[in-house]
Amino acid sequence: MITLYHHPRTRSSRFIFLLEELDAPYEIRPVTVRKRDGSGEVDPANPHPHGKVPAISDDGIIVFESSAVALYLTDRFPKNALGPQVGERDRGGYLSWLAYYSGVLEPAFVSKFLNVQVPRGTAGWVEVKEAMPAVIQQLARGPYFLGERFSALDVLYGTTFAMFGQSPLMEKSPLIEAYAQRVLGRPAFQRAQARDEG
Ligand SMILES: N[C@@H](CCC(=O)N[C@@H](CS)C(=O)NCC(=O)O)C(=O)O
Repeated sequence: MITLYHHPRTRSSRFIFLLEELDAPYEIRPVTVRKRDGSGEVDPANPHPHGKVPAISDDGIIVFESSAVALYLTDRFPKNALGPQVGERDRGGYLSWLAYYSGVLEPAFVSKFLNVQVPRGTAGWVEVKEAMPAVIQQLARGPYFLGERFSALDVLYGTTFAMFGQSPLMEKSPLIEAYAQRVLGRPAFQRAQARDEG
């Protein structure tokens, strides 16, 4: 049984979506988190080292950080083929774009949000205006990140674009908008929405 440490309408919400897609046995453990407005506290029950969400426990095996949780879950519950397994051709791309999500795309968005210039050639990430064309090039093979195959990458990227698509952080792109709608239109997303508030 997977325990998802979760706070509504945060980065852990999309893991309800992923767990629904995987058809995995899970329970939601609501936790408090620190908020930007100064409210909220780290919840001592949350095993993430900084009290962030998501984190999961798989009968006592703890996994935290979104890309690691996505990879762990798709390896652990391969039935619905949401992540290419070791030996499959798409595995390399899958790992690369999972790492890219946490190591490049999120820092790019956060840098832009904070109005911080990304230092040329020294930061581990790039500006949003350089990252998005790479993502769009990959998605042009569509309909999903790995072409015909829906995967956990789409849970991460699709929900992110659905959130930022309406903000000044991202230039409008019909391809990205259509992609985000495709991901949000999945029945598992609707089921996850219904469970988000606990
Ligand atoms: N790098 C983490 C980021 C997780 C994260 O920052 N989650 C936010 C909610 S969206 C959180 O828990 N914030 C509370 C805090 O920073 O203490 C991941 O990708 O899983």
